[in-house]
Amino acid sequence: MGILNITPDSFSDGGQLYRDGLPNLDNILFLAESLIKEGADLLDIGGESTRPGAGSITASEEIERVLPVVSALTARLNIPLSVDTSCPEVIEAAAAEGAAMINDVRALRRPGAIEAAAKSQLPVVLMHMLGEPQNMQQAPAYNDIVNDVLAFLSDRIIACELAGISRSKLVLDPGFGFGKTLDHNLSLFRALPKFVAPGLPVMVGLSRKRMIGDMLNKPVAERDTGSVAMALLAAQQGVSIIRVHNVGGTVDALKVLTAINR
Ligand code: 8Y4
Repeated sequence: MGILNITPDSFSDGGQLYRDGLPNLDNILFLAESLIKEGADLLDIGGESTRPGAGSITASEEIERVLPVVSALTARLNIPLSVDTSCPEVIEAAAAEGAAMINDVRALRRPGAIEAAAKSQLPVVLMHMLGEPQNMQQAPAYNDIVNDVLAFLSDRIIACELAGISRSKLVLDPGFGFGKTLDHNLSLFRALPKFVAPGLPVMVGLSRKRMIGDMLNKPVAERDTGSVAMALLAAQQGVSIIRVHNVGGTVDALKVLTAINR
């Protein structure tokens, strides 16, 4: 999964995809095409910044950012689009524009989100986050990180089934970096087989995150090799979807793994 960040404050793309407070569709289309050429199977489009400390935006701001992009890309590209949102209005509008998947860092806990997702009939990524982006990195604490995250996800699976979303539509994500210390993240990474075992597809996002910066003592611009290493290790443990900035490098690493496993 290639990342297409359309937040105006995204530090990964330096604001290149934004002009005068609105997404620049030509630049976004160009970047999306380059991610496809590099081998992306899926693109994740997000309009709400979930960086630690980031504030939230209104539904109409998010719709204004995301919908024109979903609409332009579905019209011009042949790749499934995942929309990174927690907002029921965005879920509904994205489904109507042809989005292929909902990626929710709040696992459909916002009021109305689970009903909107059920109505859309789209597959959904359920991600674990402790707290909210504003406060999630303020001394996150768990009883038992692995069991707590597994229990949260199984509760969300049950809530989805009760709301009419079949298990076959669900993807699980432990939510690396979302209310977690480096130790928490490493414990979760080592436990990836436990997340894979129940049989639902597992997704991870590790690309350029602080846990890699902490391990390498490197700034965000120098984390791609570490990100590829973690992507490869995640794939080897059975993870199905890997959300990355550096699609080309990750695809090369995964091709090597595929050849070895053949
Ligand atoms: C540098 C680069 C520093 C990126 C921080 C970040 C995930 C996700 C994000 C994830 C799923 C991010 C939307 C955070 N991470 N969705 N979204 N799983 N499902 N931070 O891990 O990339 S955004």
